[in-house]
Amino acid sequence: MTTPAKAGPAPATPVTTPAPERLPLYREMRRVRTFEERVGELFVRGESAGSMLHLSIGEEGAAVGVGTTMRDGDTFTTHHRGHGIFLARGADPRRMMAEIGGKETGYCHGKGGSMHIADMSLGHLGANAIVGGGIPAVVGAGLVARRRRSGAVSLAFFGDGAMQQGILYESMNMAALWDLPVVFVCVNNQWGMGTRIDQATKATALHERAAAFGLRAETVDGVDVLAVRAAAERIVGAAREGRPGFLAIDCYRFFGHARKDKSPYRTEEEEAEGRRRDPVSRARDELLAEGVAEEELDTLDREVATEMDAAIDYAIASAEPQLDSMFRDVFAPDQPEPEPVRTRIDRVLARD
Ligand SMILES: Cc1ncc(C[n+]2csc(CCOP(=O)(O)OP(=O)(O)O)c2C)c(N)n1
Repeated sequence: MTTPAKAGPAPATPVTTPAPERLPLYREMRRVRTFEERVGELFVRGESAGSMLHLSIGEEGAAVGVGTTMRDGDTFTTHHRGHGIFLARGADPRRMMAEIGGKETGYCHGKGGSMHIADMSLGHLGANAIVGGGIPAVVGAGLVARRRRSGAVSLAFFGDGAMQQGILYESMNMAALWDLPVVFVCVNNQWGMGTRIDQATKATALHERAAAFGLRAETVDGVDVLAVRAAAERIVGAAREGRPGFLAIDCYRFFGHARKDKSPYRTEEEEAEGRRRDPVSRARDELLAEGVAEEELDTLDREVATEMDAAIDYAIASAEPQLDSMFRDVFAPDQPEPEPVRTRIDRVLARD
């Protein structure tokens, strides 16, 4: 039996949460923002392992509002713009930065890079560069959680571009049909590379599509981290009890699709307007309005900056992976050792 769909935008959260609860969310968003700024710096300094770096600046409300609802045992996958989500889930910024730098000390010993970070200890089943590619894995993880009665939830994070991918609909259908503890989280930053959401679909009320499959579905304003957090608690909480859900989070991608994209397809006015929808500044303004001292926030910001400076230094100082580690962690332990690349090349060339 599927649960009836709960559709429609959530009511706006009034600004009543006391500062002690709001402050950790602000801190977490500041960590994501500063981490991403340092990732940009890593690239400019020629220390990133690749040029395809997708920054989530502007999306901190989504990453932190949902990422902080996960518990030990929960699992998740992300799209290519997933640094902030993993950080909010508890990732070590030094190991993340090292992975982005392709270093041995990174989460995947430099083999994953920015777009393919994974870490089983925190339930990260993998970021994925294929649009929609990470989504079906959470259906499998949800099935495992249900069969083990572990109480765990599995979440798929993806962009609005994935709303046009068939795999999402197969996955939502199966999750709903089998009452799996699964949540689909669409970080709707309005753009899929150079295509605006309304140039890609007529059906821009994204939650309605999920509701049609029998999922509990909501859309929430990603500028308001408390509203995101409240919606995530509702949706994730229901999923834990076997009522799968969907959450669309409206936000704006502040910069280009990847580091080299200057987004010529957007007007300056649009970008200026979009960047005013800043979840970090909004949380800061709300804290100030509640009476938190500006110096306290400045100190917090400086602490975060120091933490992220240490992360970039750690990444740059870390060693490159050794060549003989090329196949380590690539094949399952019970698989036979693969033929060394050099031997294989020599063997193939010797055929001619
Ligand atoms: C199946 C597939 N098609 C096309 C691409 C090329 N591509 C990479 S990112 C991207 C846009 C994704 O947009 P969205 O899902 O909204 O995520 P965002 O980049 O906005 O975070 C596209 C089309 C791809 N990686 N995979």
